[in-house]
Amino acid sequence: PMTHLLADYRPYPFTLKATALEFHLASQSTRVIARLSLVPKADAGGQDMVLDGGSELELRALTINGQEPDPRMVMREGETLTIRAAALPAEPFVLETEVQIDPSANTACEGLYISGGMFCTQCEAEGFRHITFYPDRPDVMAPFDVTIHSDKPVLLSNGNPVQREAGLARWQDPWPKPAYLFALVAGDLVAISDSFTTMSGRKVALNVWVRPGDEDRAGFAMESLIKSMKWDEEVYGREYDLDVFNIVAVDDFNMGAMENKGLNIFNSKLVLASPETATDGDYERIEGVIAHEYFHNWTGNRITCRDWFQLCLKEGLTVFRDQQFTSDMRSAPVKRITDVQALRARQFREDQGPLAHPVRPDHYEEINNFYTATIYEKGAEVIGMLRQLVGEEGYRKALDLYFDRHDGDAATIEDWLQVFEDATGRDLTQFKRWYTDAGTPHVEMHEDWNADDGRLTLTLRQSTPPTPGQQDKPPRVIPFAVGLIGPNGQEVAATRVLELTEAEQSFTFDGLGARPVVSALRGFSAPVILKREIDDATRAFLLAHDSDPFARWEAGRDLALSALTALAQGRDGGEDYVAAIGQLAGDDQADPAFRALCLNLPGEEEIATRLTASGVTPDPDAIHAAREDLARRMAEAHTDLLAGLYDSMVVKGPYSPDSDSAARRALRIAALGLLNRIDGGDRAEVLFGIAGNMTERMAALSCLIRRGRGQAALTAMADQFADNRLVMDKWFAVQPMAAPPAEAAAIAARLARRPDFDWKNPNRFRSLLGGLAANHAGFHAADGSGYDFTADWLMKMDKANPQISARMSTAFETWPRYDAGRRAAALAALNRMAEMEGISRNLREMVSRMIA
Ligand code: DPP
Ligand code: ZN
Repeated sequence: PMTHLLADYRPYPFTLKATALEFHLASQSTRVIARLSLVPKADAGGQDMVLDGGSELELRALTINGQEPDPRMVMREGETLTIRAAALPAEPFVLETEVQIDPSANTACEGLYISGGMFCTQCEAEGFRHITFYPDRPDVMAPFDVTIHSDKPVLLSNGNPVQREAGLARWQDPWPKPAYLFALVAGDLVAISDSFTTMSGRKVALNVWVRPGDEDRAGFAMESLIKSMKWDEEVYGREYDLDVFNIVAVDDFNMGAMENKGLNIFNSKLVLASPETATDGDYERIEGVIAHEYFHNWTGNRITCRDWFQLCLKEGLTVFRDQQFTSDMRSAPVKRITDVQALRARQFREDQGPLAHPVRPDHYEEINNFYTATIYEKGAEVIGMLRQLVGEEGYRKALDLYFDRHDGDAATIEDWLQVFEDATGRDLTQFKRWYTDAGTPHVEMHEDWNADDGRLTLTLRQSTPPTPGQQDKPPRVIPFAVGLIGPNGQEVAATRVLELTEAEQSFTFDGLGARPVVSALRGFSAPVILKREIDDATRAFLLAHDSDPFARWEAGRDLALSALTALAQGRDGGEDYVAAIGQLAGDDQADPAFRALCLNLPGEEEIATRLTASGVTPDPDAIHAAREDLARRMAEAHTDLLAGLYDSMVVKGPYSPDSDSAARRALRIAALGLLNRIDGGDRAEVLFGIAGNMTERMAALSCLIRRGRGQAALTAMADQFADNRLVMDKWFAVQPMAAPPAEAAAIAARLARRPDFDWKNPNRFRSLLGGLAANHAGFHAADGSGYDFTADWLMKMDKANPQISARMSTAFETWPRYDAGRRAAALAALNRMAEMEGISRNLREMVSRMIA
């Protein structure tokens, strides 16, 4: 296996001045002519030119300044084409190649492929090399001039349209870009169109392209785009820079979406939405991802990454920006809480296991395996910490300098930190460890109360457990936000950000009349695991009184986890939680979305992670039973209150996805989920029949499946939506997810035999396999059935689409934490994959890291 090292970075020895591409599209034999205007770099004289290009490219012609070179000067080896220095002019020259490719045979959804009869592309990270020979690396940038020959009615590429006639379209993108931002679409598409006038008064044409018939589900995406463009002007001063912005929805797509310059390509699930087909969660995700991809125009496209080790430079920052956007559009506390939930569920989990890696990794085999929660979500947290440390104003100054200094560059994390140092004068040497060191720090907090002096001393200790290849971790800078609450529930010290820089450090609070309760890690000021001595009564106190919404929610979460981990180990627990939650649920002053978040018990995966962090081997069946037990007790203790919420939180009138309405539905559904434990599923059955929106319908369906009475509803839904892929994806996912654990793998296996289990469609595959993986006790069934089913399908998928098999293999990443029997079964499944003949580089890297 070939390992790429950050330390090996060398600039490309040629400057690429311009790229001209000519496509003659045909499903089995597309011809691509590439004209690259190149200049040898003065300080790199005499080097061979190495171009990337997949082994499947059929090279039909190659000329340099119009002349064919001596064939002995051109060599193909693996995924490269080398032209000997002796055949290259010392002056600027034009290299022209013609290749033939077969999009119809491309099942990997990488490069140029066909989805639903439409030609489309996906080039990040290294897909462009499957289209033509090219220096396929992000630090080689050029303006593109693209001509498409095709009889498809709609022909799109990056930049501005400059020519259109029968069977031909030409696009020019004046902004130099790396190949990973190239895109092309050709198909039978229709647009919903609008326009946006930028802050300097330029009018930009906006189009969302979908398949005929889907127009009425594209409006929300368009609204989201317009909001995003406006927000980026107002908050970051960033203006759009082309005459047109196109979004295209594609059914077969490996990622969520892709920020190609001026031509974003989206997984259709992140564009199409109507009340009958999309949930509130879908709407919120669409708004967030549209924003994310749009924001990449500055953080990613105008300023890109020098190499793929710097992926977090654009992804961490763009996630941070889309999180800010969503906070501004919706409820900021709710957004923060759900982001932290996701971070813990995905990134802490990653950090705890064999796939842990730094936010900026220093080696990889396959870069596609590094589009991870660590790069994205932890990458965003790191920026949030930076912002706290330098303050809002410092952050804005640093960002202005970043855009100013690096516009047009392929930059690094060093460049990024330098900008902050220069703009604010702060030394970030120690802070940089957040980028280079993997693992989630643990922070222990110890309180020392001196009643005579009215002084509280907080002692904080940090340590980070070893991760693969990194044994010792020096202390980091940890912004630790703290407030103090007096015995009567009033805040006695407002939020103060302590900067923990040593392994152990003490901070004092003076002038206190009585011992306060510490509200710690407010706003989740750093992505760490907090350990403190605290009892359930104090947690309940914080849940009742904390003025910081995150810390308040966290107190409830802790209370729930304390109960659930006790129950899962056969001890008693939950009294305080059940009592406290009743108060909160009945608090009509509190935001319904917040109350819903508090009523939703932590998932089984999160309970397992908490147990592991405290040195206990998690038992998936015991965890499942504990969670069911606590939910039932909540329902029994608060039946009237929950039934009241269920009835009163109905949203009247036509469906609207706005956050207030969504919040009421969320609370209603949270109440339903608990009541479902004691009403046998009666409410869910009624709701499924009458709900006018997908949010409530899916919630009801999931409740019915949990009560073993989902059959009629499932049949009704399949009949109604047989032709709607996105709804059927939900239908495939909910069954293994909500199934009793012992039946989950068998149910998944039965669904996999259906003719509409179109497994090569990434969404459909993810629905079924991801649905099973989300059933913690089902995936980790003691008989190994979940592991075997998953491994079988990953092996099958690996032959068609290695990015998907590798990505979905992370279902196994927690295997080392379970009991010996489960470990043996999981390891057997992993070994079976490792030994598969013809395993892809993608899956091989993942499996070998997990086995190591
Ligand atoms: N399209 C993916 C994203 O936006 C990768 N850049 O995160
Ligand atoms: Zn991104």
